[in-house]
Amino acid sequence: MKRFLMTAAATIALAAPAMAETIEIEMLNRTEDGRVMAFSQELIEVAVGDIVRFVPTDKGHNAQSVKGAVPEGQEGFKGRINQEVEYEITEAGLTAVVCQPHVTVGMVALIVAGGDTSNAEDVLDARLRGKAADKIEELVAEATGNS
Ligand SMILES: [Cu+2]
Repeated sequence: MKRFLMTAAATIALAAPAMAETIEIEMLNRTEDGRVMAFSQELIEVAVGDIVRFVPTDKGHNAQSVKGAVPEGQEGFKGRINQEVEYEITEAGLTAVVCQPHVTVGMVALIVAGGDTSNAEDVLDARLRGKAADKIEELVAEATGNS
């Protein structure tokens, strides 16, 4: 019996070659490293099939993708203020994420799916202003430097 169970477990593991993960990102008024109005992580590296879950740890935030700054074929997302939202990654590439109330103070994040940065130009061309544009530019540079 024990042996049968082990075989079953091994078979299940093989059937799911890349285990999809859920990555939790907190929406915060202040991060542990002292950033104000920010996502807990700003450069979020994931695999296709993963889910990024934005959690409203502090009040007054949301998370949403930026129009034109998602991979081709990928459906964007828009969370409500103070609500958890999940973003299912179906395509490789970059997604720019903002908190609508705090986009002007630079509350942004960049998701890199499958190590693919081929839509970097689209992300840089997306309509972001002020600090958000500067921050996204930095994150794109970091992402393209990593890949
Ligand atoms: Cu915010």
